[in-house]
Amino acid sequence: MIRDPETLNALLDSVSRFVRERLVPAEQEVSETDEIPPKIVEEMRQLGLFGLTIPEEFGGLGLTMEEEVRVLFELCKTSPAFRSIIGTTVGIGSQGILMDGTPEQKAEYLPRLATGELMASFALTEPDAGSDAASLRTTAIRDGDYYIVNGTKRYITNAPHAGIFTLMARTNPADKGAGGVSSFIVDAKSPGITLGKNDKKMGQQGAHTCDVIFENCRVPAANLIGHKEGQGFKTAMKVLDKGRIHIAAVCVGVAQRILDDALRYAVERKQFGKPIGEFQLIQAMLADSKTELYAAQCMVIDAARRRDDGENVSTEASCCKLFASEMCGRVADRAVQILGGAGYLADYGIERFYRDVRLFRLYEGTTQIQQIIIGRNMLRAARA
Ligand code: COS
Repeated sequence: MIRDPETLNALLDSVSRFVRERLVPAEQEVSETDEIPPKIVEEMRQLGLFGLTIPEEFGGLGLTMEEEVRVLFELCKTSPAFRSIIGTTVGIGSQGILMDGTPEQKAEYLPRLATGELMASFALTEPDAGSDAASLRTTAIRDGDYYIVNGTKRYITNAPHAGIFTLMARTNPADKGAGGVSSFIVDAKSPGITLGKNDKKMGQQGAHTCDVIFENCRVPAANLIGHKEGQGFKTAMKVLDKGRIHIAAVCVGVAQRILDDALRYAVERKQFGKPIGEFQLIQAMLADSKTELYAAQCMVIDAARRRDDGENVSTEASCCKLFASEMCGRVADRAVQILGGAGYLADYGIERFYRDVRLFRLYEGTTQIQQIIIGRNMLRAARA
């Protein structure tokens, strides 16, 4: 759903210009320093990028899902670390509050998230609970007006920058499954929270993840999302349904950038007396990439529109995440092949993208988890 094409096009133009003029020239520096320059983060705040999905009444842009994915197609034609710094605040870190929070919780947190004054992180994964998210062991035990939280969360994106965590913890230890899990808004500065060292990753330098350790951390009962125990797993799953369309859109944007770079190289690089792009075996790789990229883009737009129409898009979100992330991996692999030796060298940038995009097939649910969700939903629908 696009509410006002003129306003959206103006936003897309300014994001596209920002990517070309500010982000692309900073890619190498971010990769070498593992840091997004604070000035760029501030410019992202000024552009409203932290508030893309927060409703206008709370100071954000209130984009529909279709508008959001179109912004992501543009924003992600650069190193994915730049998207990552806003990603948890516009996505998985804030959406639980938006979907299931009380009016007071929304009023307290969403305005500061929308400006980027406060960043949000999503704390679900643990050392022993990744794909099997419902088996999480972090506990939150009620004690008067507080919950006492104990446990460790792992691979938490933007934890070093977070002002709040959307935390999933077990409020009912007797229930070992999804029903015992609740979600909380936790102030990252609360006593009892320590952060692990920044993880050393294969790619996406500039995007930071680490462990978050809770030791007798007291969280006000007022911060239980929706003031309802036992709903936290469902909140997390709803957040991830939306997050998976978001990530699929990221994959489309990054793949477009990689393909643009590969095409430019194919036009410029000469072998056997002519540009390598004139050889049909190179064209085949370009054509396969173009075709799959187009398919992923169509899927993402369709799923976004269905979500905007109020449909349950759990299956479609997983289809998009699965296809777009695998597509992006293949596009990056072919780009290395087209660039040949240059594709393997850091100076040309494709090697960096090749490592960066590997994460897409893992986070917010691996490819295998998407297959499981799609298969289960199909069987459930067939039985109904
Ligand atoms: N929307 C709303 N509710 C949902 C839901 C969704 N998309 N998916 C599940 N639920 C509900 C179910 O309806 C069920 O509710 P009832 O008990 O009232 O029937 C409850 O949540 C438990 O669901 P289910 O039994 O399907 O839970 P499972 O433990 O079998 O879930 C999967 C398995 C694989 C779906 C889940 O663990 C998952 O998505 N894992 C991947 C987690 C992930 O992406 N991690 C990445 C890190 S976070 S960045």
